[in-house]
Amino acid sequence: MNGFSRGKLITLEGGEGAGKSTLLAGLQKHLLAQGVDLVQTREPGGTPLGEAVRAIVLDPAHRGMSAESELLLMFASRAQLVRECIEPALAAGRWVLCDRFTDASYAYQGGGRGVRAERIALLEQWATHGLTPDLTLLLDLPVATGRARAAGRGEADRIEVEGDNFFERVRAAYRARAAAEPARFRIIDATRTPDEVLAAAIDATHHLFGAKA
Ligand code: Z5A
Repeated sequence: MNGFSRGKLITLEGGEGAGKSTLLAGLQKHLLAQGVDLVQTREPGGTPLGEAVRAIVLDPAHRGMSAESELLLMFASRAQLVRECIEPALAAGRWVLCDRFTDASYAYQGGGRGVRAERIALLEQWATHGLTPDLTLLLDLPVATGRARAAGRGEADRIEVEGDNFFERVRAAYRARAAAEPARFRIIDATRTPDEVLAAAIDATHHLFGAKA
C-alpha cells in the first residue's frame, strides 16, 4: 500500500474475442513484477451483487430485455463496484485493472442499442461521480476476426447472439471515443500476436509510473 498517492485505474475494452482476458493475465503478471499493489476486477461483475447482475444480463432467457433495462443493470453493477472495490482501492494507493468499464456502456448500449449518449452521461455522473480511468486500452480488431475467435466457446450469451451490424456499431463507438480522448486511450491492434499486444499494453503503462514517482 502507498499512503501518499492515489492509485491508478486501467481499463480494458474491445469487442467480442478481442483478447482482453488473454491480455489481462499478462498485464497483471507484468504489473505485479513491477511491485504494483494490484486489484483485478471486471464488469459487469466484480462484487457479489455485480456478479448476480452479470448472470441476469448475459442470460439468453432474458432476450426481451429493453435497452434501458440493460443500461440500468450495467450501471447498478458499476455503482456497486465503484463503491465496494474501485474507490477504496484507489484511495489506498492500489492500482485497479478492470475488464471493461463505462466506455463499454457508451459502446454497447449507446452505439449498439442506440441509447443517447447524454442519458448515459447522466448515469455516469450519478453512479460513478464521473470516475474516469487513467488509461484505457482499446483492443481493436475487425468484427469477423473477433467473432471467429469467440466462436468455439460454446453457447453464446444474450449479447453475443446479436448480428454483425450491432458489433460494427459497437466498434465504431469505441473508436470514436478513443479519437475524442487520445490522452486517455491507447488503441492496440488486436490482430497482432498475444505477445505483441502485451508489449503494446506495457508500453502504454509507462507514463503511469512516471506520474506516480
Ligand atoms: N457489456 C455491455 O454491454 N455494457 C457494459 O457496460 C459492460 C459490458 C461493462 C460481457 O463482457 C458482455 O457485457 C460483453 C459486453 C457487455 N458482451 N459481449 N459481447 P465480457 O468482457 O465478459 O465478455 P466478452 O466481450 O464476450 O469477452 P470475450 O469474448 O471473452 O473476449 P476477450 O476476453 O476479449 O478474449 P479472450 O478470451 O482473451 O480471447 C478470445 C479467444 O481468442 C481465445 O481463444 C484466445 O486464446 C484467442 N486470442 C486472444 N488473443 C489473441 C491474439 N492476439 N491472437 C489470436 N488469438 C487470440
